[in-house]
Amino acid sequence: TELRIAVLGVGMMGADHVARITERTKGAVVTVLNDYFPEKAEALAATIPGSRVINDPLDAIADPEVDAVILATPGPTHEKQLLACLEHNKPVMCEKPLTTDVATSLEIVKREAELGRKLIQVGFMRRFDREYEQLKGFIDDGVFGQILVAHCVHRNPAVPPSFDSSMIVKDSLVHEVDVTRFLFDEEITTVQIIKPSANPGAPEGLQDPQIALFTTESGRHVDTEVFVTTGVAYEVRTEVVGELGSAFIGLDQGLVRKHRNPAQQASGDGRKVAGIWGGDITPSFVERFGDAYDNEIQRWVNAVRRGDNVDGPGAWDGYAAAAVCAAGVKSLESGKAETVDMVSRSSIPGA
Ligand code: ISE
Repeated sequence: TELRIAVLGVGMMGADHVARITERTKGAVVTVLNDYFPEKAEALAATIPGSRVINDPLDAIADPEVDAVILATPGPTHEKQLLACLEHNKPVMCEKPLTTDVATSLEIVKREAELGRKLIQVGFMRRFDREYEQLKGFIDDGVFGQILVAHCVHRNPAVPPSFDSSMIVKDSLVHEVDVTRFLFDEEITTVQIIKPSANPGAPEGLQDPQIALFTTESGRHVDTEVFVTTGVAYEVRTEVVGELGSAFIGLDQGLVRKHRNPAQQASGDGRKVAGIWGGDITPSFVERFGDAYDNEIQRWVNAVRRGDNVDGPGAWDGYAAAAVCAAGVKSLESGKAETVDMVSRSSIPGA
């Protein structure tokens, strides 16, 4: 039978997941929709046959016609909603962050571990991107030998006005935190944020761009330029460098076109004007990681239907990311390398 899903939060990500499940995901249907603004949920439900709106998120989780939950609600509401999923034994795909601070994230890890059964997956979608998957495969196969450093670029054309400097760490850089942990299978031990001159086009007071430096348990270094007000488009690149070679993902090498420069017409002499060569850059994460999200949700649905519930990053990964980001936020203030303060995984049986 088809997996009946409640989607909580129908903003950009939630609505995208509803469309994905309805149009592309096999073996799942959206039965319940919820949003802080009921009219938003109602408007969407009107377009999804078989779905209905439940206004209280906790009631939506508990509903008997809901087998599994997607949380695309704002971060501060996650803790309560995750606890409700654990209480009702409902598998949940939680968009990042797991919760908004380290202590509550650890609490969630412990509560799930006590159940003795994994229910929580965290939406770090880059792990489902084909290029990142391939990169991980080559690294694990030893093609580049021992990996020494990685260089990342994470650019957004713009962010909502509510974004402050610490959100650049907790909301954006968090993906490089997860990518580092995913690619190298080890924890990040220190974080330093370096602050270049701010983009004159960025809102007053926003420290953008930022350069982040991670060191890992084994001594690898990962640097990231995170720049969220470029005004250009959505760019995510990662390069890893090892003893035997290097690899690069995120070159945006889709269709490349060559065509006449409009100025050519005007000049009257085509020989003196350069032609145009190039392609498009995805406007946002929805397009850039569209295939990754499809893959992520399909694999999650399959896992839940098999009874495995999770196929990808879990609560521990959400907690580890929160701990690294907390060190990052501290470094944003101090300017120094800050140590990541986290418990060892083995101290929580079942985590
Ligand atoms: C957003 O929340 C995301 O998760 C995107 O992947 C990231 O690029 C963006 O900076 C965040 O705000």
